[in-house]
Formats: sequence, structure tokens, C-alpha cells
Amino acid sequence: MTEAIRVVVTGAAGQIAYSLLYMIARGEVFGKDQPLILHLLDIPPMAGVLEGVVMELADCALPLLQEVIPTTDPKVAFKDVSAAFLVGAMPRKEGMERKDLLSANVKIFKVQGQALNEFAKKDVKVLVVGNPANTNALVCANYAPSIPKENFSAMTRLDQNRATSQIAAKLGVPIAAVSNIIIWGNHSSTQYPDAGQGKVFINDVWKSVTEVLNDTSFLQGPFIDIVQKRGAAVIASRKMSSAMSAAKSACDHMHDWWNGTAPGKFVSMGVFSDGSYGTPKDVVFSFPVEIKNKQWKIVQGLTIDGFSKSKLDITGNELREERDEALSVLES
Ligand code: NAX
Repeated sequence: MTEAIRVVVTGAAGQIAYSLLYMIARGEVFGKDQPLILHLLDIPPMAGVLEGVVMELADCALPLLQEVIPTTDPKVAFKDVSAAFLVGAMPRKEGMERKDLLSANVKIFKVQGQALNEFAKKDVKVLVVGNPANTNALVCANYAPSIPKENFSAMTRLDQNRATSQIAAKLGVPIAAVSNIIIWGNHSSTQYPDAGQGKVFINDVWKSVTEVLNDTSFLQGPFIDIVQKRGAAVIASRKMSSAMSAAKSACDHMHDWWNGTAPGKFVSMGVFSDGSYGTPKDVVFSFPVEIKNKQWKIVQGLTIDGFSKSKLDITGNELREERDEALSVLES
């Protein structure tokens, strides 16, 4: 039988983790024949809730789940893990400035970066979900110098899934008939959802979304707005933030990183920028990537028109500012 791998989920007592743990333990990320040992990290006030999650996982009677290790100690949580879902973060409270949120979270991700550096496997794949996800991933990687920077990523897959779903609905086709919709930049309201490279499967051939839709004013207007504000729309309706869809997207992200992407298909991931497409270097920027042998590569050679360039600049500038703020917090 295949040897079990250790996977950590932080924020394990929270609402995203509640859906995510079940999806992982069912084999939807690492495969239906890959046994798992799940490490569940949360903070001490949540230890009781965590126990309830452990009970429920046991009661699911999941054949792949060999062991569950709940803990409030990062040393235990990150020990020998092959994959890390960093979901736990300080939530934004009423009256809290964006700066205060960033400051609280970079400190958390510094500690977790240090723990990954010391205790995780050197080829661990780290997905940061907790916000501000891109800058948290950057901080985490900076404090884990023994692990390659390419092993750290931030989640923009939920935005990609939202965008893909909007395009499929607009075209009146099933979701699987739409591919290569890109999210550029930050997982924030400056993100740039771009259908310009998108493909749609109609009458047995893949065609360009822009040509089939032929509606630039939609693609440059309401489409972008809807995707950028979808999180807020879910909160307004559900009175709680996206959880099931966020968990599904975290699974999609790690699944594709682990298993690769099909030829010609790309997905969006927040990864270390090498300056491709004129973006700032050394920020975690969401790009279209292709994945092979667990290594991502930024898709090159896409045409960026003036409209897209201005959008990339806005989100790139925000990431540069976040990075500088994070560094000043960590230096103070
Ligand atoms: P919850 O507040 O339900 O859960 C967060 C959990 O993290 C809590 O149990 C909390 O105790 C725990 N936590 C806090 N500090 C911790 C630490 N230092 N170590 C371990 N655990 C810690 O939030 P939930 O709805 O699950 O969202 C989690 C994070 O995902 C938030 O930061 C949220 O903003 C972010 N999101 C990111 C998305 C993305 O696309 N990248 C989309 C969904 C979501 O909004």
C-alpha cells in the first residue's frame, strides 16, 4: 500500500476548513489511493472546537484517513508535511484598518514560515488562503529560506472559478466548456479577471471566448466588477464569507499543482513574480501557469493590450505597497 503523506490545514476549526478537510480526506486532491495523515492547526481558544472537527472526521469513516493530529503548536503541525493549506488568519474586525489586518497577519505568517523552514519536508507545497493571501505567502516564503520560493503560492483559484462560471452562464454553456480564464495580480478588489485568452468548446471545437461572445463592453465592465465583488455579494446574502467555494478552490489549486495541467490548459496561481508581463518582481502575483512534474511555469507570450496593461499596473502597484508595508511591520 502507498505510504501515507502528511498534510496540514491551519485555521482547522474555521469555516473554510470545515468543508476543506472533508474534501481532502475523501481523496479529491492527492488521489483516491493516497493515504493521508491530517494535521489540524488552530489557536488555543479553538482547541475545543478542533476536537469536535476531529470527532466528525472520525465519524465520516473515511478509508484514506489514517490519522488526525489536532494541535495548537506549529512545531507539531508542520512536522514532515508534504502539503500545507494555510487557511488560518486573523479576521478583519469592525473598525480595523487594512493596515492593522496586514500587520496582525504578517506576524502569523512569519511564525508559520519559520516552522515550515524547520519542520516541513523540503519539497512541501504551500498554499496560502488566509488574507491578504499574496503578501502572506511572500512573508511565509521569506522566513523559510531552506524551501524553494517556487513552493509557496497564494490562492486566486476561487476568483478564477467565479470568473469561469460567469462566462459559462453568459455563453449558456456548461462550466467544463470554458477554459483559460485568467486572474492577474492580487486576491483583492484590484485583481484583474481576464477572459481575453479564454476558450469555449462549441460544436466540437475550442474557440476564442472574446470572438464567440463579441461583447467587449461586458468583458471590460460588468464581468470584472462581478468577479471583483463576488466575495462581498456572498457575504451580503449569506451573512458569512465564502466557505464551500473557497474550500473547493483550494482543492482545485493543490490538485493541479500535485497532478499537473492538461496540455494547452492553464490555471491561475499567485506565485513569485519574475517580472513577466511588466509586473513588479518579488511580489506574489497571480499569473496563468502551466504545471508539469509538480513545477509551475508562467505562461509566456500572451498578448497584453493597453486596457489589460493598465489593470496589471494597478494590481501590481497594490502588491508592491503591501509588500513594503509588510516589510516595515516586520522590521519594526
Ligand atoms: P474563520 O474565521 O471561519 O476561520 C479562521 C480560523 O483560523 C479560525 O478558527 C481561527 O481561530 C484560525 N486562526 C487564526 N489565527 C491562527 C493561527 N495563527 N494559526 C492557526 N489558526 C489560526 O475564517 P474562514 O472563513 O475559514 O477564512 C479563513 C481565511 O481565508 C480568511 O483570512 C479569509 O479572508 C480567507 N479567504 C481567502 C480566500 C482566497 O480566495 N484567497 C477566499 C475565502 C476567504 O475569504
